[in-house]
Amino acid sequence: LGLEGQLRKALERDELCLYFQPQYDLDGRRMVGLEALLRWRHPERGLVPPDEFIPLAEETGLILAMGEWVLREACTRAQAWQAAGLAPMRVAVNISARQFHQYDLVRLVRLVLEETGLEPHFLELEITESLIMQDAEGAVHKLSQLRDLGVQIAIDDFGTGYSSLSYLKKFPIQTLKIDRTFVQDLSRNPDDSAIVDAVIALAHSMGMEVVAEGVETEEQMRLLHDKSCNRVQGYLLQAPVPSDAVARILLQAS
Ligand code: G
Ligand code: G
Ligand code: MN
Ligand code: NA
Repeated sequence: LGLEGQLRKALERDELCLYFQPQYDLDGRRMVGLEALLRWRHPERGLVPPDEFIPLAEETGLILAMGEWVLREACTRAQAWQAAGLAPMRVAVNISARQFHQYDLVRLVRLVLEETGLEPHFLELEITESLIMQDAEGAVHKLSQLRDLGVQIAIDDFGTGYSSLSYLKKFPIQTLKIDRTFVQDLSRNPDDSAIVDAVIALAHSMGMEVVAEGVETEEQMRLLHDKSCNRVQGYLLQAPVPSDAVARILLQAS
């Protein structure tokens, strides 16, 4: 079986799983959310990261079924943690281009929220700016419908694609995620520092929050705090963990 065939089987063989990476608020370092990150437990190759199969899933359309599984699984887990009495956390789910454009995402999100009982404001959808710009007018419409459901929208990898600032104004978006390539050299590279300043100023002036991802050092934490970034995510705080480890982390957080 080639990779495509194996990927097709992965869903029915229950080989997909979600890891979760906590997000913290920069003021109190309180845990405020979790990003769901897809992994494939391949019987021979071990844990396969998404970069190695999502492009193929996207090409073949398998991403639709996989994305539906991810959304349902993430919401189910988030609701179960709350039901167990753990501190309620927002859960962020990555949405791919094909899932966003070629599919009734709004209907799926509504259905999954109903099925799982998760309150909409605990779900954040991460979409990339390049995805939005493929069909900006259509995206405005779809994002508005999602907003009306009460879910949160974040732009992932912000700054790495092309976005039109005039569209940014039209989109009902609550959060910008600064790509980790800008965070990496924050303390050494004045250009990166200027970009981060600009993104934060832009976001705050439009009433949006900013999440910095890929935070690996205390120095980066300090700089981001000084720049009034809202939330952070990165190996310094917590690497992505399997879902059964989340409850333990949540217990410590409550
Ligand atoms: O978890 P990791 O850092 O290896 O993720 C690599 C990339 O895969 C990231 O860009 C992330 O957004 C993407 N990714 C992770 N999980 C999912 C998912 O469930 N759906 C989609 N579409 N992308 C994901
Ligand atoms: O594009 P997206 O933001 O969805 O990607 C998230 C990916 O970033 C995950 O695959 C996760 O494993 C990875 N990641 C999370 N924290 C760090 C970090 O501190 N450093 C680096 N290099 N990668 C990180
Ligand atoms: Mn993401
Ligand atoms: Na990102």
